[in-house]
Amino acid sequence: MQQLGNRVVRSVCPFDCPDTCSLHVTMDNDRIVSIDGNPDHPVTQGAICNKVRHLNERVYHPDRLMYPMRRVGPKGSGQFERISWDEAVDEITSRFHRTIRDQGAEAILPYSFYGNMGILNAEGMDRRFFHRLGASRLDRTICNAAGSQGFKYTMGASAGIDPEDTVHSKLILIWGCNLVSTNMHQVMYLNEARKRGATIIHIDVHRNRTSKWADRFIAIQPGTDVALALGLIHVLIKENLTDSDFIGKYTTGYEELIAKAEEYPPEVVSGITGIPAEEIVSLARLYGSTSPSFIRIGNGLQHHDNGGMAVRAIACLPALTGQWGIQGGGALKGNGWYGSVNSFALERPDLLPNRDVRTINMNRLGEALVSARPAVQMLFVYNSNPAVVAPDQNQVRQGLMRDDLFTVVHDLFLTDTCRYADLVLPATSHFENPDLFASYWHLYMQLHEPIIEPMGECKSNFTLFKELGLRMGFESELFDITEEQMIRQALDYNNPYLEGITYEKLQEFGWLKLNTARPPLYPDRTPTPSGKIEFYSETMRRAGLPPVPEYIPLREKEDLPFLLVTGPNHSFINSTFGNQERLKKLEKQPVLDMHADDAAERGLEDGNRVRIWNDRGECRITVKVADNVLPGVLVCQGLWWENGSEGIQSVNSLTSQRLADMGGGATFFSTRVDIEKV
Ligand SMILES: Nc1nc2c(c(=O)[nH]1)N[C@H]1C(S)=C(S)[C@@H](COP(=O)(O)OP(=O)(O)OC[C@H]3O[C@@H](n4cnc5c(=O)[nH]c(N)nc54)[C@H](O)[C@@H]3O)O[C@H]1N2
Ligand SMILES: Nc1nc2c(c(=O)[nH]1)N[C@H]1C(S)=C(S)[C@@H](COP(=O)(O)OP(=O)(O)OC[C@H]3O[C@@H](n4cnc5c(=O)[nH]c(N)nc54)[C@H](O)[C@@H]3O)O[C@H]1N2
Ligand code: SF4
Ligand SMILES: [Mo]
Repeated sequence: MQQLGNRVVRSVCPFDCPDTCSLHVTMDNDRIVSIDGNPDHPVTQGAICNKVRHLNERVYHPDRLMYPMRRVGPKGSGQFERISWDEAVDEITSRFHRTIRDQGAEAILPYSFYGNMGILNAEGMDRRFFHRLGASRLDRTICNAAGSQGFKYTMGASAGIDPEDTVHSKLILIWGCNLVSTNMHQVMYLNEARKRGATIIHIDVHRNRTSKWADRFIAIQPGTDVALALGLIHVLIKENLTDSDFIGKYTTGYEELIAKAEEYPPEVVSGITGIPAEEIVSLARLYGSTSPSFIRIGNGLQHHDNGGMAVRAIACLPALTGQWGIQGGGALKGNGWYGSVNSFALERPDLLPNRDVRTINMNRLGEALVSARPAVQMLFVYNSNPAVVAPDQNQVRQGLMRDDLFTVVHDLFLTDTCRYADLVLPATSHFENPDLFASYWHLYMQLHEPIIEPMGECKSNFTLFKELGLRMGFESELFDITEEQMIRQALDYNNPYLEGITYEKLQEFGWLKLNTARPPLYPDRTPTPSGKIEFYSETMRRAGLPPVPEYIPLREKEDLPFLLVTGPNHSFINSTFGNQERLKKLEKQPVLDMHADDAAERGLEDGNRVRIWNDRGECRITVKVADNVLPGVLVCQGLWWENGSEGIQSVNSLTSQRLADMGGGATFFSTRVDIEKV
């Protein structure tokens, strides 16, 4: 790989993707010339996705923000003038002081997610700063909140099996997950499992890249997975395919589950899910008679009103057939729990001057900006692009347009959100600063050391919030620290999985596997309140939720005929990369997949431009008549940037701020719309 005069250095992929790859970056002097997967990393195995293979185009993109800017035109117009960092920091800190004096610190709202997954830059100095400031807290629920909570109710933690073990699985259910696009190294492990004889089944509302790669595809009506899980449980119990020793020893609430599953015979479940009854029975038989079996639970199926319960119900299945503790058996929704670092030391919630400060759910940003009291007067956005990714776009943008709202956005590019900012600040790419990376899927920690100097006047989130803290006169022992010091604080934690992971060793090796030498978590150390896998959950009952899995239909009003599912696409990561020509070309344009019967009924043909709408908004898009969705279902992939000339609007102008059943999660995919030709 090394070319003459070039050298190869190590990096980590910072994006919100489960794979958290180790990268080999080829440098020509100080310039990045190409990016490959690190062949030595046990999970990356030399392979990375096409998006990141061209990351140098993003780093050196002519549109990258290079200096701070102040708004000169109306909000939304994108007219800015260059200012110095001194001016920017002065303006921000004097606004902080004034807002705190006049309205109280609660009138300040940070808004961030994981545009950069580095621990220091996503949940380090930034969080510490806003706690010290006393700002409103943000509940970061936009991604996996409902599903994580649902998994936790059954299993006790956001922790599944080690994905490296899945090569041993014999039956794999990919449930509401578009692996081929969103978790390519899981595909690599499952290809190996398939070589060893495994069968792979994909359960989804959309016949996509993952369905084509799987051995069998099961099309399900959106938001009905709880019913399918209960139908499978029904058959497993009726046909004696359960592991009674395991159930007796490691679970609680089996009697209650039997009673509930009684209500879900295959014919009833078929009516709800659209899956033929024979297919439900045959899937249950296969699952009940194959071991080890593995369920990869995706994020898609939990972006629904009942998404938490969906994950909770599916998570009951492996216990019924005694899969936990067998290598390659069990399930995986997310593995973030294993690599937990000392977030208290990093974020210092104890610094909050007012412990009762309000918490705002990020899925309700629109409502918070338009009608929260006390009003939000200052919004500070980083690591996120809410004008595209947050639900109920029209209300979000209405809030961002408020003249009395002062908005600061820190990003690498002039995103749609930046267009509404009063101040825009230039962010470094992760290549330009140190950080610590954990994955929410594999079990390796990685240290990142900068490979290029910060470009232009860009600053990392760490540096920005450190400098703002110092300019605010905050304690120097808390803010005048280096990245290395903060990484050491993160690792100094009594999490037994971090045993043996030190700064020095990470520096030497680049990555280290979490300490998995200890006995597996499940089934002997299941961290639920009862210490057992909970088919019945007292915690849920106390939270006002059905304590045993139960199918509750979507809550979206049924007056419009179609359910619209707007998931991510193959070539972007959420809205990241939506401004990059190479990747945009691969995706061509936003399209709406529609069943041929639905199209015929409405006189629509492939390639027609249509308007899709509901009472929250509308957007214009091109129809693709396809056999990849069930009648009544529409699918559009990708979070596209606004494009004035083509009239492309964010699909999130159609989605709702309604929260899911658990965890305050988002309900992006429980959206009803109507459609007409334009
Ligand atoms: N290429 C690429 N990779 C990414 C991302 C990206 O934008 N692009 N985003 C990253 C992030 S932040 C995340 S959270 C993950 C998400 O990655 P995944 O976990 O794969 O989640 P999604 O792609 O949102 O949805 C997965 C599948 O769920 C299906 N689905 C929707 N509703 C239902 C339902 O009711 N039941 C069932 N069974 N299926 C349903 C969708 O059709 C979709 O195929 O990917 C990460 N990786
Ligand atoms: N309709 C619909 N909406 C969705 C989803 C969906 O499937 N359908 N998916 C949802 C999910 S799962 C998620 S996770 C969210 C994701 O929502 P976001 O987290 O907002 O994700 P991105 O759109 O990738 O925006 C990240 C931004 O951070 C910037 N950034 C990157 N690195 C840095 C840095 O170091 N510093 C700073 N200051 N900025 C940086 C990037 O340039 C980019 O503009 O979207 C959600 N929205
Ligand atoms: S986006 Fe995901 S698959 Fe692509 S390089 Fe980054 S971590 Fe790996
Ligand atoms: Mo996500």
